[in-house]
Amino acid sequence: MALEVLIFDVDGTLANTEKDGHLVAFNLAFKELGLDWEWSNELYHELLNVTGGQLRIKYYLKKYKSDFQHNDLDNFVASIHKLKTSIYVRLMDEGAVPLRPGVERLFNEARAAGLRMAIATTTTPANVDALIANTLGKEALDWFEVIGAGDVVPNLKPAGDIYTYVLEAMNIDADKCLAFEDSYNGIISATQAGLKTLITVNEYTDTHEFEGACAILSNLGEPDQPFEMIKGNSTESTFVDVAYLQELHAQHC
Ligand code: XBP
Ligand code: MG
Repeated sequence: MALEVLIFDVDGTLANTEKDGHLVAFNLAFKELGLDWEWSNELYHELLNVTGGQLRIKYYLKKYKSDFQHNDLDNFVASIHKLKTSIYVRLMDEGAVPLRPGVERLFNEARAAGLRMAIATTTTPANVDALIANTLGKEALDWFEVIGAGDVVPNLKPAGDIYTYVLEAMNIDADKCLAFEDSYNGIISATQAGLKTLITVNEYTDTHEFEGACAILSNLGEPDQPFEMIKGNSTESTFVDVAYLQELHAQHC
């Protein structure tokens, strides 16, 4: 079965948006609202196990602010999250977070090779648009046939819903696709939808379990900046290009 479609996660995979984008935006939103909550990098590492910003705030309150009470918690959390999203978009507009090594190059090579591309992420749609538009230009949003983001599906990752949504929207079978992920929740989600997955780790996820990954790499690499292979079949490739993706996709993983 030939490889036809690449489906990309966003946070942690395309860019290190968690530390330099989301975490900063959460803390700025708390401060602006006069809340004495401040998430450290260490705490955020733990909170990242909960996908979805609103669920993450609720988990934090339950575990670390058990005295906190509000008569309309859902709306309160939604309003914090709305502010957090607007701050995140502003940070992206200011160029706070670059793409990870190899991402822009691979997008260009995949497009030139006629591969179809899509996005499957838990984050809010406005955040995806802001990252892509500010790193690659507004027109790059059209490179992705489907942008599956946020609560367009009922269950966030690790459920497979967002990947299944993208597959259905593209009218493609899972076995013609490859997913790009960075986290345990991400690979579980992609696997649930029947996809093979390539992992690039980051500082929050390098200790995660990635059972069934086709390969686990430090990043996608560049011709002058080889990736480090953490797990996978030996290869001639030193950076991820279309030929390497085809090689991976042909494997039993
Ligand atoms: C991303 C998420 C999101 C972001 C924050 O996970 O879980 O919640 O951390 O974005 P994945 P929002 O990379 O697996 O898609 O605050 O917009 O939810
Ligand atoms: Mg991710």
